[in-house]
Amino acid sequence: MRNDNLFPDDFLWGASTSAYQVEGAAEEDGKKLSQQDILNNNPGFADTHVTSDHYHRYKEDIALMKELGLKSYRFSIAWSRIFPEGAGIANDKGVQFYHNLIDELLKNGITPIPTLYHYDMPMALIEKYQGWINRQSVADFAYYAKFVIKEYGKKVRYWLTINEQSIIVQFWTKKCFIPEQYLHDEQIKYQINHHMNLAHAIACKLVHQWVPNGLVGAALGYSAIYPLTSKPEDNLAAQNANDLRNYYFTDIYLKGHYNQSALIYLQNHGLAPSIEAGDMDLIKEGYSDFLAINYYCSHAAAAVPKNVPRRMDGFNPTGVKGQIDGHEIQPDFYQIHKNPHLDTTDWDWTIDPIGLEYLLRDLHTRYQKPLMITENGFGADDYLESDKAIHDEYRISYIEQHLNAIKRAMNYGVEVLSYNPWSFIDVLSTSNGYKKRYGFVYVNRTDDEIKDLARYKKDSFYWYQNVIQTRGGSLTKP
Ligand code: BGP
Repeated sequence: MRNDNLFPDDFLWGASTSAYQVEGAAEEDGKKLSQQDILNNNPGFADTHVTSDHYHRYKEDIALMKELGLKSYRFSIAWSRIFPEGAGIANDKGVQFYHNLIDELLKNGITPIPTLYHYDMPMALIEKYQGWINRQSVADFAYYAKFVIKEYGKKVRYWLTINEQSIIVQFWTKKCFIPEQYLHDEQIKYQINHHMNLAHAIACKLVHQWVPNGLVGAALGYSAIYPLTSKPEDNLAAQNANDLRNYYFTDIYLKGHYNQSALIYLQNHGLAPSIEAGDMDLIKEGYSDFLAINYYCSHAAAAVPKNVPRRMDGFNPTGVKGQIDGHEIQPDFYQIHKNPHLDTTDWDWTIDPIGLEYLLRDLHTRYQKPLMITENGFGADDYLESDKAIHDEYRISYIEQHLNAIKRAMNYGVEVLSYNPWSFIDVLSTSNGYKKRYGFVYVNRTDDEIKDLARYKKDSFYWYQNVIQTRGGSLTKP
């Protein structure tokens, strides 16, 4: 066992954002709306039109990244900024924006890690054929991906394909614009996922074809899943949950086939995707070079009593601990429970650094591929003091514990390339607006008031800066 406390010299210390949550300018310079400009427009919260105004302030933001010491920045490219109609003629100003962003990053010694798709399908394609539900989406994604990969491929080595297919399946009606008539047809979400698997494979092939030394993988939302008790049936339920929630995705990306138990479960329940001839060959050809993980929390699973209806994962809309509105149930397979051994954030997300260590070890054993962390972070209603300080010691503690967990996994031989916590700067939350912040940099706005959007460094900014400078040497070990 290697006991070196320091992270490797070439470790990519980063941070993360996504286009529609940080850029603003939702309808500027030729960009047209994406489905998230509609879906993420929650009453009582900010909408996507301004968010953190990164579109106009990217230079100021990259100067802050440089000051923080970032070696990588994981962001996403907005499909509807490049192709406002989803396909057809590219929007020059949108194309130029990402050139400017990438050039500015490179100038400052920061490795760009773009994601091709972060929930934001162009509305034009929803209007045309209902988006990902329709197989035509795969061809249009391929057209977009080819353009983007060829356009920026000389400057960008690491590519992420699709953000969080697992979360898209789990919260399909929030992450995809689903027409009324399909809202109760749960097979659709597995069909959408199948189309995304094809899109992912095509993007992997394009990176291998067009990017010299290019490396590509998906960014998967991933929770470690434990058995709630040591009862054998709960252990089996945890295995079922891992198969359906985790390996159903990772087996596709890294082995080129659907996880068998999960697929049989879906077939038995009338939920399996329809798969056309040639699809599985394409999926095999589009192999991933690494797997990127978005990790926030773990789950506990137990056996499910008979005749309990299916339901999706719970959600806490208020930020008052304990107000989560239930947990996922898969009839005859498993149900998720609150883990009595773990504390949670105010939004009822468990805090479990060991879960990250556990899943890194598990994924390494199963697939032996390099791993990357593309999200991990602590959402909180941060407070701006009168002297403009933000004392976010809870975030420091969370990230410190997770970095220690990553290092322990690395000491057991797991290859982790990069750590990109969510988020570099405060962004619009997918569900809780600006009431739930994650950034190292505070943005002076609220949901109701845009204010001056000034940037203030939180305590976690200075703390992370020191961690990066010392290659992890300054981390307090448990
Ligand atoms: C992930 C998404 C991000 C981000 C994060 C935090 O699932 O990829 O886009 O928002 O979760 O979630 P939330 O904003 O709901 O707190």
